[in-house]
Amino acid sequence: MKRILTIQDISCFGKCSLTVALPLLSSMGIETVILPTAVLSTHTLFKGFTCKDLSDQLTPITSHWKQEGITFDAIYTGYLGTEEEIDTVIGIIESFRTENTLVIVDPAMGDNGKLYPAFDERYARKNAALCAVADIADPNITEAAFLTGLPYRENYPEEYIMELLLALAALGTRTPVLTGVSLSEGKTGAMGYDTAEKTFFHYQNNRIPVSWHGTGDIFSSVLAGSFVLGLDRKDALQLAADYTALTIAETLKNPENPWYGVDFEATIPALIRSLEQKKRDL
Ligand code: PXL
Repeated sequence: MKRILTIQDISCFGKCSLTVALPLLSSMGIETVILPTAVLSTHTLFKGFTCKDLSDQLTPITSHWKQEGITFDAIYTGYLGTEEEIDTVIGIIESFRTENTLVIVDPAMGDNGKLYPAFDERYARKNAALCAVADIADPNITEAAFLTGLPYRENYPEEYIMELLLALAALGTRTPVLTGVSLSEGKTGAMGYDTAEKTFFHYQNNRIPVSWHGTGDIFSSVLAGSFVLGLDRKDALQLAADYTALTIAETLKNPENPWYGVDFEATIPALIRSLEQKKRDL
């Protein structure tokens, strides 16, 4: 069985970061080891959230793993807390990485042209150093703009997306993947760039005109799991994008309308079925 380490916060209530990554990766049949960077009462879009930083635990925990000889097929990072924490996480990646380890970075820090409340531009620049060591980094357009210093645009031609991808590649990311990319009216999806082959690739599905918190974490978790399981990049993008779209559609049916996160729990059986189909086609 493949084993992945995922490093991100636990927002106890709110369906994001570890409370999404752990169930999704486990249900994809991947042994999932967690390294919680902080414990929050809710995610930071709630007012008055509490936060206990766990940065001082990261080195003791990972040192113990080293002593035990624990290794990982992949390391996947999500929302992190501070610039110092990013430095610690880069150190952990360097210490556990072998030539076969896949490093996936979701530089979760903003959306809709703005950084999340907890972050500033210095933090964004530090996140660029983390993306530099990634095999795959999957920012949205807002995050990519902050990472690269290019302007954020809501309406754009395909060339703008390519420019962002090339700028992400210039940071050092081997395969940058931009999420929330609309290449034609009524469509949305992701576009990536393979620096080894110097080729762009993309996947688009029908756009559901709503924006829901936590969807980035869902996309990244399924993308990370797909790559770890050895799906090719076309299948990985398709599985992650279709699962995210299906989950948004499912959430729209919920009369309780959970604004804080999507109903991914309801669509896990469909994810497993699609994954099994893709594995059969391998
Ligand atoms: O979904 C990203 C995320 C993860 N963790 C925390 C957050 C957010 C987004 O706001 O606040 C704590």
